[in-house]
Amino acid sequence: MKVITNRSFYYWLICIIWMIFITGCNNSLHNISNSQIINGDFETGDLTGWTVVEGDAFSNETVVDTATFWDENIPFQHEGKYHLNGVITGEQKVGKLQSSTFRLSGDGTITFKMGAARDIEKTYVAVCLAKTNDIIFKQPNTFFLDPGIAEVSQYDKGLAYTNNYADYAIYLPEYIGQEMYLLIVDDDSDGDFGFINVDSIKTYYVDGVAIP
Ligand SMILES: [Ca+2]
Ligand SMILES: [Ca+2]
Repeated sequence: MKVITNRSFYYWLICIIWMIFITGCNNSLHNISNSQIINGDFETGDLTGWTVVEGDAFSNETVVDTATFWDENIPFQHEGKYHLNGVITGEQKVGKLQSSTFRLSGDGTITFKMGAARDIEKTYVAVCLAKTNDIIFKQPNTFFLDPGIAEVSQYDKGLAYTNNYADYAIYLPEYIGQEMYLLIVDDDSDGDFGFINVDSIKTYYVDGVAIP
């Protein structure tokens, strides 16, 4: 009788541990699927997963597979096939493009590529809290550097950043667990690189490694 009671005890103990394990796995899977924005690399070739919330600077036509710019064929240095090239609709156009909502997880790191966007007050990528729509972080293209001559060698040496992409990483560990979205902003209607290029947005990192 005593042996049966012990077996029963261990049977239920194993069941409880297994249920806790399964629940934990489900939670992990849920977090992973909600931690990356949809189409952050624009590889669908259009604005799938994105919403134009203001203006007419952004449309499906601004997602391009063009690899170089100007007659000098300077590489954009984008990732994959497609990227967001804000000049297509016209430099004078303004607008805001909102990503899908995600829950900041892992390290609290967000990375992306950005080009053009010369006016750091009017063109930038913003991080917003989903609950309040408050902007908690703004990243302008601080790498922008126009050497005044269109020579591929200047770009190859990292001495020029105009339409081509610079890499950005922002860290928001204090906001881990919160729902947020990104806003690509073009408030610049006066030209002179008054548009914004963006590609390869990654919003989920664990131990410094991007999780797909
Ligand atoms: Ca891409
Ligand atoms: Ca513009």
